[in-house]
Amino acid sequence: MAKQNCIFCQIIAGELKATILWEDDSAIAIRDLYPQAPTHLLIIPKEHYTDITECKDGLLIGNMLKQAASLASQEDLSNGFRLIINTGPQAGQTVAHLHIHLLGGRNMQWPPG
Ligand code: DGP
Repeated sequence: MAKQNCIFCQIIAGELKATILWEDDSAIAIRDLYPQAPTHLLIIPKEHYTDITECKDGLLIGNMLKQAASLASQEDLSNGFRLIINTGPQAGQTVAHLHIHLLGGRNMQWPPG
């Protein structure tokens, strides 16, 4: 169920504008509004889960990860890319709706900050 005042629920409902790159019955992929790399996409489940700990649907998570890999190929990220799921305040999660970041198009540091 959509959660009030959740920006990702509003994007999924079509109430807030976003560049949608892919969509199926259970998830959506959009461009991040504040990109941290030349390619920065977000893969977001349509169902509202606050974070990965709340989502028990392994099939959904698996499909989102597979779709992230397809999108990386679509975006020509053959030199590599990174998938990130920030979870909770200490990890820097700012939008409380589960999402996978897909980042690519530049060299990345390890360990991440
Ligand atoms: P996180 O910090 O892991 O919760 O990631 C949230 C991301 O969402 C962050 O990279 C910026 C992005 N974001 C925030 N508001 C919007 C918005 O209104 N539209 C889009 N496309 N992205 C947004």
